[in-house]
Amino acid sequence: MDDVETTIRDSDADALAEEVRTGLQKTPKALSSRFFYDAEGSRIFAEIMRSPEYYLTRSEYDVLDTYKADLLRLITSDNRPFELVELGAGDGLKTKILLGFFDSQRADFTYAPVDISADALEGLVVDVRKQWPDLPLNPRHDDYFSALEHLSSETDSRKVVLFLGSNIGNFAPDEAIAFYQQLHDRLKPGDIVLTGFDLQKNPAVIHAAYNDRQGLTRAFNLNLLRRINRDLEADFDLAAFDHYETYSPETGEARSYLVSQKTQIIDIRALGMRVPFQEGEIIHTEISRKFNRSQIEHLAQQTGFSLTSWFSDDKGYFADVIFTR
Ligand code: AVI
Repeated sequence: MDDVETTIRDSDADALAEEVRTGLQKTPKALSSRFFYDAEGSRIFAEIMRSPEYYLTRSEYDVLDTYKADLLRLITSDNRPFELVELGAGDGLKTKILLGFFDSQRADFTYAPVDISADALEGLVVDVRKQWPDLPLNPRHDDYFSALEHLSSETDSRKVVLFLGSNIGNFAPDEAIAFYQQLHDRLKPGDIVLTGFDLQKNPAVIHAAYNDRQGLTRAFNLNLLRRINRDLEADFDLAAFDHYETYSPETGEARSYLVSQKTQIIDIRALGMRVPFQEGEIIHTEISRKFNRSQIEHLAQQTGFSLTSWFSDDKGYFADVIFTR
């Protein structure tokens, strides 16, 4: 396990180096939000999920809590044991509702959480073992795409893939399609994907969720520069960058940026690179897409799935949707 961990951390470091090398030479400059989740980033994200403005987690929690029995009925409709594969499990706060309920109903299943943050995954495994010592666990420290490669090689049980939290919103539209096509290829007929989609709503509500008053999203975004300083020996001065968020109700995209507060040159020693910034110049760091029902139906249709169930909260803020292979 230690060797595997080291290999993953090395390939993470290589991927970050490549992202910074290419992303900071683009116009406009861009870095992927995939690199937000070091230990500190995961810790800040956990705080964001508890903040008053970040309605996504509470809304999805409500949906799963309200419909957990319906979900179990659907999942076990073929009387087979199932493998609950969770992509991007994080701290598993919402999944624990399902785990607790499924366990109380003596459902026959294995929980297989996958996360790119080793720290988040370790925390989750310790927690789940403590709360449900008899629950079969099969954790994987990996990114989503490589985790999918392993899906088909495993057991014969029904696969139930959880992709919660509107993580799908962090993909560009073409990546989202490629992702579900890949899922479709890896899964067998009757397997299920349960995806959490943040829905389009009053733009002010969405904008506030990414521009919280405590400054958590700001710290989350700036932490990417701290990580680059540490991992790639760079000298970003965090005080010389600001967080800026936009939400366009026309495209349904919330976008995060880091904005240089002055003209400056950043030295990235591990890459032998010096990167100039103009005052006001941006680095685009994240897309968080919001969906409407027809876009979700279209996604299922385009990638060969059938949309078989739709569960949403009272306010209509968030939907957990079942695609069946
Ligand atoms: C993980 N992901 C769904 C979050 C989102 O809402 O896009 C990450 C996040 N970024 C800023 N706040 C939360």
